Amino acid sequence: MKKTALITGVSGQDGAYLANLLLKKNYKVIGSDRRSSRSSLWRLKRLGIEKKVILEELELSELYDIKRLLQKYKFDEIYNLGAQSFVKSSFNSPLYTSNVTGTSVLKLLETIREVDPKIKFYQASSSEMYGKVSEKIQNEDTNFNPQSPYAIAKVFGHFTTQLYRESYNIFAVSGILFNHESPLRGEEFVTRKITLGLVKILKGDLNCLELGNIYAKRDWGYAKEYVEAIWKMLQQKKPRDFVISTGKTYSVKQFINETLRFLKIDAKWVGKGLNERLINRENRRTIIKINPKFFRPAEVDILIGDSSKADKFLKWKSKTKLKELVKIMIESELNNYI
Ligand code: NAP
Ligand code: F7E
Repeated sequence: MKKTALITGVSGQDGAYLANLLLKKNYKVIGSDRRSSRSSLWRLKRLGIEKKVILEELELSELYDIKRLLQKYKFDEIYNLGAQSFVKSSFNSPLYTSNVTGTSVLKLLETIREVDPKIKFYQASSSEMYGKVSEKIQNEDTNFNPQSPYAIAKVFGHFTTQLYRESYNIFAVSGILFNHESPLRGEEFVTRKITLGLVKILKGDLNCLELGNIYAKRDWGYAKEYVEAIWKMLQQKKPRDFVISTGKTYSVKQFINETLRFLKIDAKWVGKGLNERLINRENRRTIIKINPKFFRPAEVDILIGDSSKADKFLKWKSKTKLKELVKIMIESELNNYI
């Protein structure tokens, strides 16, 4: 029997990769999109699946949109990937973020309870929930200590998912995914900002890239692999939450240095603090500098995930190392550069 799945946030990085995966597994894929004056389907187009996904309009903050959609189709699985997902913006729009990223989870689960409690539900939880970490390596039992309105909204969604699983016997699970990147990553996130920015500099289309805290450390994996873990979570006999990560952490500065190596840019770091900059040795030009505008009111300094539970139950392990990830992103940047 062909399964029917809803992916909220299908126009985003994970939504596009997951839609591709489910189509390959012969699912009927309904992808929800919100109305906008700009088309946001470039990722589905890049994967060649924009005509294979059935698009439905859904504003996540609108309960009646959710109800209409769940009554229109008989869904087997719902993957809730839609969110205001940019941490920095959540400080400027905290109420909006709490509504779209947090409360919408409750709206979805309450509608599932009302319309069809047999629907399996995936919630996109985040390593940002650990915030100022209470343990050096974070797993499913580590306490949350969120440091942004985004992370607080995700904690709300996470506990709501657990509550609906335990109280109403709904197959509802959360994947606590650590940062995952790809050529389909939004340009505002730091990895993509770096790969695209340095390629622009190389092509002569940008003089200098401005960044914030280059000493923040993240556990960066490859998004295409992470959506496989997401799918596996809904195929289990028992609903359980899982951490999905690589177990390695690197600073933003280390990510920059890897990118420089791939692009064969010979450059050196000089100065300290706000005066730290990267100078191109060939022409003595500053190609990266620090701009406090990109600092956050509260920062998450370091994250490292332990995904051994996923290894045990899902038979899932991250494969792509940071170097390979940088290579994949840079090659795509160069191939798609206009
Ligand atoms: P993304 O690229 O930013 O995609 C977010 C999606 O949500 C987009 O399709 C966006 O639509 C949609 N959306 C935003 N506001 C909406 C609203 N009000 N109503 C309906 N849809 C809305 O995010 P991603 O990187 O794919 O991440 C997928 C999910 O995993 C998100 O929930 C994110 O918070 C979570 N997560 C991501 C990571 C990571 O490292 N990538 C790690 C942990 C958790 P538009 O195209 O119209 O903006
Ligand atoms: O920042 C630092 C910044 O915006 C990473 C989302 O997918 O992953 C993502 O959240 C780090 C932070 O991702 C710049 O301060 C320095 O410490 O790429 P990011 P994020 O905030 O970790 C989690 C798991 C999610 O759930 C989120 O949805 O890099 N940083 N300079 C910078 N960050 C940005 N964006 N821009 C800079 O110029």
